Amino acid sequence: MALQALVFDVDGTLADTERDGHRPAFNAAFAAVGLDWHWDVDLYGSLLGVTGGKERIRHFCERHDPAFLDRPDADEAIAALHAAKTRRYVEYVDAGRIGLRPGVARLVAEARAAGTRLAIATTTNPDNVTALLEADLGPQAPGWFEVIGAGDVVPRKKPAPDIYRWVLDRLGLAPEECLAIEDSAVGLHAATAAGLPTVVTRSPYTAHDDATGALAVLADLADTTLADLTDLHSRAAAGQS
Ligand code: XBP
Ligand code: MG
Repeated sequence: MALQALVFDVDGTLADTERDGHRPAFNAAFAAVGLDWHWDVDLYGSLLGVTGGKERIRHFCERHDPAFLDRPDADEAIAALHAAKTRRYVEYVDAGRIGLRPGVARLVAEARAAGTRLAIATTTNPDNVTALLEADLGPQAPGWFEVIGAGDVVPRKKPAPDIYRWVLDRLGLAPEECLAIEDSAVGLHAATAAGLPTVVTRSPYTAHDDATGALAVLADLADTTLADLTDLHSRAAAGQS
């Protein structure tokens, strides 16, 4: 089946957002309500296996502050922390603190010029995706992505395949007609479990992730053209990769 759509992950793939974007936004939200939690670079790396900010906060509490979860309003407190974190993160993005990874803008432009459809499948909050696309690609950019699957639209986040299935359903495409671009083992698992051939572009936090099952593992997209991706996709479809 010919390649019809590129489906991009966001964090770690479109942009290197975690260490200097999400992490300080979480920490600022914690500090603003007087919590003494601080996620340093290493601790944050160990928390990234749990996708979704609310889920990550809960996971942290289970290990480091279980009493917080005994509060009768624990769910609401986590949701409020996450909302505050999202506001901070969007401020950072709007201020131009988070640029796209090499090759991403060019690849998006190539896909648009070629009529290859574009979509997003991410666990992050939709506000974060819109802010990133607008800040780094321009105010029209969210409209270039026909489907944006983000955050809580599915109950089970990556590594579950649900967000990719949600996106495929709305694109009206078979998984074999798409190519996923992911940076992490968790994302690779989600995409391949939904049947999408997947290219991995490693990011700092995912440099040592297991990439078994990826069509290709790249340092970044700087030297990768749409023609390269189309070639990888067609070789995989022909069972030659
Ligand atoms: C990465 C994630 C997200 C972000 C934080 O998503 O796991 O949870 O770390 O964003 P992906 P939120 O690689 O799928 O783009 O706090 O908005 O969840
Ligand atoms: Mg990612």
